[in-house]
Amino acid sequence: MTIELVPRPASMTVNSGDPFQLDDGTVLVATGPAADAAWLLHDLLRAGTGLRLPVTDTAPATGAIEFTLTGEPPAEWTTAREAYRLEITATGVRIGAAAPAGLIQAVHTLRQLLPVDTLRSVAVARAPFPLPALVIEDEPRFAWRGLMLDVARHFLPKESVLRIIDLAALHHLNVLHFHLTDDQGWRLPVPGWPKLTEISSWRTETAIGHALAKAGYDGTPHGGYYTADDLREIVAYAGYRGMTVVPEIDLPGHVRSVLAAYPELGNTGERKPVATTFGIFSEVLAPSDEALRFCRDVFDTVADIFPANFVHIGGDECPRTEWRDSPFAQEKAAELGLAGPEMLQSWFTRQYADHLAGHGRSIIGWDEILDGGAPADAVVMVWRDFAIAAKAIEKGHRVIVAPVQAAYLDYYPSDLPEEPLHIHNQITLEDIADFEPVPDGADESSLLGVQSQLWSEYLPTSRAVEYALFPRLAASAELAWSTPQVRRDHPLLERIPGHLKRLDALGVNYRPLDGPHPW
Ligand code: TNX
Repeated sequence: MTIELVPRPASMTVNSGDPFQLDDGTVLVATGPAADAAWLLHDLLRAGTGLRLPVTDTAPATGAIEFTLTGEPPAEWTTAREAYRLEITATGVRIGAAAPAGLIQAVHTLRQLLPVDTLRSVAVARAPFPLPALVIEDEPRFAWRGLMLDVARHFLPKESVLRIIDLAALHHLNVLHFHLTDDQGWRLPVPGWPKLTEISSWRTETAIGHALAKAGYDGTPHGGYYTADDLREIVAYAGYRGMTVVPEIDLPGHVRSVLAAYPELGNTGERKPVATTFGIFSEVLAPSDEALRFCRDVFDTVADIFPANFVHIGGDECPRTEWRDSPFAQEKAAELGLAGPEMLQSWFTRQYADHLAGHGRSIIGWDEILDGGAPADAVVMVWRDFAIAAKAIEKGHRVIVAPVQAAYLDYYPSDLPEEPLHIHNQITLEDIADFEPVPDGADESSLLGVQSQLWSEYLPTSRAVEYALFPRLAASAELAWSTPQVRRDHPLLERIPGHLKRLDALGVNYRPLDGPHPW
């Protein structure tokens, strides 16, 4: 029997013994904090197997799937926290981990070990379902294995976000980086700033590029936002599956949607509509008390809704033109003792970091936050150039690599002309499968992790989003989880056809291996 897990575990020994037969006599055994993982397995198996496996605290002699916590839980954002051991024999299944997070990762492995039909939305196959006799000892290569979803360029309904979380978790990803704000839309209600949901969340066109307009997505208003309770639900749904939601509020650039509602926060006072095109806009926040009050209110709301210890403050693509041209910004820079208005971005970054520190949170920013210096504990998300990663590490920052070379799933998956609309360049499944995320000469331990990006300028529907994500996300997940040695010994591309059967059962609109299907 070939076992085609994606990502491939650190170590797997398949035994010749009989498989474990999962059926209506199977019992999930767990106590205390281990019980959440047992209930997760109960919930995830219920639809596709038709079984309602009981969760109890006493193990029968045979037929148990036992969840055990062993030893002291390792610190947050360590790989040991998600390590687990899974042993399957004909008489029972034993899962051990130091932390509940490890037990959850074992659950996702079990989902992949079961027959593919158990992933369907209703039971089409009947128990018993065999689980192969084996021992897996597993631990991720990186503590942060992220997927960035851009719900600002095109709003994704809550149900679609939950589905993507479910699919990402199945691949052992553990962070949803939620890009909630941008020039083209704002998706978060903030008390005291009602026009963010009345005005900033909407634009007059669905299309935000000529190509998309040509494809017929033009002239229809587009928008939406999540309520605070929607966001809490997304956080809880992700957390149950082992994923942390890290919100991004992109400041002080990428704020056209904010300024459409509150032009007084900008440098010119001019009111322009929420952007209906994309690119880098010159409009940025003014270094004013009122703009700072806005930022603080936004981050207070974010800290209230999202329990993650990190908040992403954006910081990318922030032109200095308006600050250079504005007498107010020039004076402010002088008053603050800055070398010039160029330095205002790093001043903003420090203001956010200090404010969020009051909430016990650390900041993450796109690599531009290094210009002018970033607070020492800021995590730098490197996207533009791998050399920047080395520079950030040298300055003592922890780094997440999210490089345009291999981690932009909004790029074309091939150069074939029938490929549906994507943006800019091309990143194939093979490119990702071959990618080594640790920059040359960098110490692996300074990398918090790796992350894939799904910018959505050209992705107006959930189907388009799934096509861009899969199967490339499986390759991204593998480079985040599996060691270079394991990846060399077990080439991913050999496991992908088997893995696509899982995506078929899950109804994922993935890009087929044999070519585009843009229909
Ligand atoms: C660059 S990556 C951006 C985004 C775009 C993306 C398109 C980054 C921090 N900024 O605003 O959506 O390119 O690929």
